[in-house]
Amino acid sequence: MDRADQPSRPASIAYNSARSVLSGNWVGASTVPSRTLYPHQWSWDSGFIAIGLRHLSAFRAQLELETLLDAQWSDGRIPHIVFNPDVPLTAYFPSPDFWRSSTAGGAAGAPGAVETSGIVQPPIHAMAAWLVHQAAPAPPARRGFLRRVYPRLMAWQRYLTDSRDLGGRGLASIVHPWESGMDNSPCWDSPLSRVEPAAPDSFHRADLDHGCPADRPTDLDYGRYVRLAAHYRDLGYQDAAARHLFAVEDPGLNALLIASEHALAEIATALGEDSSDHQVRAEQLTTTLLKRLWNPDAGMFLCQDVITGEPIPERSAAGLLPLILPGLPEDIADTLVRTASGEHFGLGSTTRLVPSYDLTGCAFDAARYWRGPAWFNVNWLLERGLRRHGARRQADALRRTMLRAAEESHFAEYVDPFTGEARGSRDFSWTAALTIDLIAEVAR
Ligand code: 9WN
Repeated sequence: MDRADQPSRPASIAYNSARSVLSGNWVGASTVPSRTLYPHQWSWDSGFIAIGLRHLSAFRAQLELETLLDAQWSDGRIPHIVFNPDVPLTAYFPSPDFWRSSTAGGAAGAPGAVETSGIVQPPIHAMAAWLVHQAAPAPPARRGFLRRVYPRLMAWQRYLTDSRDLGGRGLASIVHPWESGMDNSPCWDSPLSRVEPAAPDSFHRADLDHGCPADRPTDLDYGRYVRLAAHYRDLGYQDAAARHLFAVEDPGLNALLIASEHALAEIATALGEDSSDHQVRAEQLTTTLLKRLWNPDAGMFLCQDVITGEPIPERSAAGLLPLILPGLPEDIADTLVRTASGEHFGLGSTTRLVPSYDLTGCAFDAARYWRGPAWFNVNWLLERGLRRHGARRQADALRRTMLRAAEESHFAEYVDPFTGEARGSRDFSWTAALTIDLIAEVAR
């Protein structure tokens, strides 16, 4: 680590333990989410990891993002996994020989030098790049980072706004549950039910070699994930040509798209360039998000199934994430804060951290992947959203419970929202990174 570019570091046991987790998961030019379960580089993980790393080393934070961007496809997409060629194929499924990006993705612009997946994850990256830049103390540590990443981040955002506007409604669609980052959310149950699962004997689930089956997606869901990914691959990962079996407008992904468009405006200004296009796009996207996905009866944003043209009547934490947006009307922000604190998510009353899914929903399960447990990245975003919209008391309380749960759970991948009990893998990178960020931000 480059000591010269380190900002001052608050000393605490949690901070130092979190830093050790990130050092242990660092593989030379990027960080694995988990040494056991996820031994490659993941897209939105790296965004959250860079946000924490910026407090340890500007250089490492920049490298984390730039390593990911080196795997960007020429159509602008940032793949959700960048594979480490030194890791055995059996360590994670779907492996590079399943995705075959450099051959099957050739026409869509996949790189030849590195193997990647062909789907994407939520666009936290421009927001992360802006935060990383702001933390670099002086021009030598900034190393021309913004100038290098700006065109790539812009191409990424345009991929989503243009190639992924599958509904023609001005919002980006996901074509696979994994693209939401909230893989097993009950929001996907209805659109997934139309997908014929891949035969169980056609793949081996490496995740069950490390994870507890009760915490992970079922075999049936996994078969459907595999079918969807193979279908997209066999269409050359080309969105214009593809007949998607699954297409959903997700408020979480679109909220991060808008937040990153705001960040691009900041980046353009810092580079002395015109930021008006980014500002206009951010405003237009916010208006469209409100028009298309806001549901006044639910008091939150809902997903939209683009294939049936119907909203998906499930409340997931993704529908609260637009709270991070600066341009949100205050009555909408107030409603979101009330919904987060009410019976469906229990913030400040029945739950310690905001659950990934509706506490009263039929599919709620406090242990299983994205069907109830609380994730630290989601809660970190909500903490910022609460703070942005003046709910300081709730934001402070959430920050305290997050820090406690992160430390007590040994930086778990996710936790039981009521008890904070650890679930999934331990020593999880974004949990450690966001712990560092929360501590460092208080110390400023
Ligand atoms: C599939 C790496 C990723 C996260 C996702 C999380 C999980 C992968 C999996 O792990 O997804 O991409 O195998 O379950 O759902 O949000 O980015 O940490």
